[in-house]
Amino acid sequence: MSSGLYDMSAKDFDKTLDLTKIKPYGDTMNDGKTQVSFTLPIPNNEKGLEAARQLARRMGLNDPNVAYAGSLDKEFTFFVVYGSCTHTVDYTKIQVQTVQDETMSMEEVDQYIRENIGRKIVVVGASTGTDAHTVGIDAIMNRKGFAGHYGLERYEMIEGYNLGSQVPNEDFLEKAKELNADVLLVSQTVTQKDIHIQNLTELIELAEAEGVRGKYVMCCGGARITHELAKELGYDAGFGAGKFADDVATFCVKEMVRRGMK
Ligand code: B12
Repeated sequence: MSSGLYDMSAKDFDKTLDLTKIKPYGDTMNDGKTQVSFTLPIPNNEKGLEAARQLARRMGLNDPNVAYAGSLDKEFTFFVVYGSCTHTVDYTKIQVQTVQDETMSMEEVDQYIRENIGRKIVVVGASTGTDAHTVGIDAIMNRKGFAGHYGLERYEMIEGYNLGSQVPNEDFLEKAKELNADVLLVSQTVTQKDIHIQNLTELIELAEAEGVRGKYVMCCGGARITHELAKELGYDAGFGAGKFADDVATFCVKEMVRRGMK
């Protein structure tokens, strides 16, 4: 039961909640209210609006309402459509692969390294391949950090090297060898045409071909990277939106100890 006015779980709030059949919530349980946006390669006119509504119905949205239609040019229109989602998901059957380690603070990680590894660890990070996005890897590595979480360069027991963006996989591995790295961090933001999958796979294959895969804890991250995908591609862990330096630092030092890396 809820213990106060602001401590109201959905379960207490509405008895019609069925976790085996969840659907979006607008202002009433199970109303399914959903907003989608998309661009169609057609002009912005009455026929275009009807095309957007028909498409929304086929997506499973009842009573679709075009809230916004904006011309991108003469032949392309951007739509925002509201409707009621007819689909449901069985929340009770969902299983996800996640990093299990409970996140330690920066000070706890440093102390853990002192006690369990006994030397500074070397972390090398980069945004690799053709990817020019640096903000993600900077958020994890830069001293000042991101959203109130200090980056790895600030940790007393971590020697961090941020190689920046568009680093070819061969150069990344070469630098890792030169710096005697323990941990490799790869950031991938662009996922168009699955370029991230190709690039991340290539790095693992190169590391395996050079016989150094087992020498490093290898993690990847980016807005569309999940732990599950990272594991599938041969990485030790993956970190997406809402993950910070302390999450990855915790995983890496614990993984080093699990593997007996000294
Ligand atoms: C800034 C930006 C740019 C800047 C980048 C500047 C820079 N120095 O980084 C510039 C203008 C250069 C740019 C260029 C392009 N961009 Co851009 N860009 C963005 C934008 C607006 C923000 C990205 C960002 O900085 N996020 C903030 C960081 C902090 O979030 P994050 O990366 O997710 O990182 C967090 C986690 O994911 C995680 N993380 C990330 N990396 C790692 C790594 C590890 C090891 C770990 C543990 C964790 C981790 O930790 C971080 C903190 O929580 C996004 C749109 C958006 N609003 O997201 C588009 C976006 C990423 N860009 C996009 C595109 C398409 C491009 C271009 C291809 C456009 C073009 N046609 O030229 C080019 C790419 C050029 C290239 N070769 O890569 C698309 C990508 C679509 C896709 N899924 O493929 C987006 C989503 C825009 C869009 N909606 O279309 N972009």
